Amino acid sequence: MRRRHVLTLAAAGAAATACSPPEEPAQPAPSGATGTPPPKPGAAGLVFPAGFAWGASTSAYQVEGAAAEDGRGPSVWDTFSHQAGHTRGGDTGDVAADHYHRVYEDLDLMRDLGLKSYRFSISWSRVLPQGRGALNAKGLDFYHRLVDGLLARGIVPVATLFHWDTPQALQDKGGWEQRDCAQWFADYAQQMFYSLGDKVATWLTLNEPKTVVSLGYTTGVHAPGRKDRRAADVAGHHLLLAHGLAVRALRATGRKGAIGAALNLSPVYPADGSPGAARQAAALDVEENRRWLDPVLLGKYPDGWLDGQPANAPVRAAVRPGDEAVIGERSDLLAVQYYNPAFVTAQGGRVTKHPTTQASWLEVYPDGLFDLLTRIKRDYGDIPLTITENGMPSTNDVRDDDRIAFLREHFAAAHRAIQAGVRLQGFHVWSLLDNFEWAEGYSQRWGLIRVDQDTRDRRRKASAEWYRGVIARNGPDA
Ligand code: GCO
Repeated sequence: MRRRHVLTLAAAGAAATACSPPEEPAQPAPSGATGTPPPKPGAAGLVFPAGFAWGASTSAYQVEGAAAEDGRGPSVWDTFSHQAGHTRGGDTGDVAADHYHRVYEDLDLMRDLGLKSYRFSISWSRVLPQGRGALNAKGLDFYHRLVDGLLARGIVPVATLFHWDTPQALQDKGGWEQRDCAQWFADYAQQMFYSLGDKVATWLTLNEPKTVVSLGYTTGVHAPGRKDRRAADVAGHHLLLAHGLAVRALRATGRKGAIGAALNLSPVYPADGSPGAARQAAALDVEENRRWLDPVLLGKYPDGWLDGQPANAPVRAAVRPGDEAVIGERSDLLAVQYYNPAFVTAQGGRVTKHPTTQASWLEVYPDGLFDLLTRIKRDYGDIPLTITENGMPSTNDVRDDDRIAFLREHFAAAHRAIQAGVRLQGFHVWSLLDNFEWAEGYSQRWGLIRVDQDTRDRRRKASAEWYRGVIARNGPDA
């Protein structure tokens, strides 16, 4: 099963009984990862700017588990993963990495890695079981424990508000196909700004709306499992509208936090030197990148994108006067997620030119990250950037030298981009922990830290040990 397709091609084609952990005792002042002094910065390698935010990422449904505990309501992913045939082996996120119960253990692992930043997501239906209305205090407490634990360890929390887990109660009212969903999201976002905004300084609105549109609504391999391209485009617009309304909601609170979207972007290249391939690449670039970047950063869909839709396409009516200005409400940062490039032929087909990984869609091309970051600066200006996802699955268990090589190359590409003037402020590896990889279930291991699938015991992989050194030196070895 291919989890992630380039959009155009895709279109063609039990309640646990454990209690919440108690409050954590006071932490000692954050210290070096190992107790041994870190090597001199840049001893024999690349040096990143002082204060560079070395981090790791996770998302709620993929790691938390405790799916029916402490009043959490179901999300579309609970529903979807429990339906036959949707995930490999029928896997679900019921227990996932059991992060909900092991949060302090995981916080200590983060501290031992020396992480400067941790990007996680809030489960909307854990804090608002019905998606709207009164907050579920027990659910919210979990995020207080997490955020307090991060701050006590000197790790900056970066909170994502939506990582694909739409509350089922809102899905039952039409979910993202319904314009109201954008406002429901903004209301939830504002509740989080008021609840956690004195501790969380960086907020990400949406994670990868493009993937929701392509896999959740076009091919149906992700929740909510819709296969309707027209509905997908409408949902895509409402997601972007939700982003803009949430940015406004933060401003309305008067809180200082920085906010932006997390977009997965793919540099698109013609597969050969033909004019046809160049034309196809420009067209695919609109779908892959500009359709998301332009409204968020320029307040306008790309020229011709909306007009180019069929006359009776519902998305034409969905985009109302003023929406683009809302979507383009000034962001403070852009979170970039980079996995793969796209090489496209004159016929519009896609070819693979570089090695792939266990995830067959992940074509390994670190130069693509350099091209992407410098292009954002060139076309969209100097907005601060942080990478919130990059990584690979490895079948090598804890001896994951392939992941080390992958990350080293991508860190080097990021470093080159910084030297070329890109305002890149952080790099969060996907992922901190082995976790629930959506339709692939637990068959792919993306973590720096191994999670035993039976006991959920944690064990640092070679990549984690290596990353600890990278962070201590503020850059990878050469
Ligand atoms: C995504 C998601 C993550 C994935 C990761 C690996 O980018 O699809 O944000 O949840 O698990 O990308 O596929």
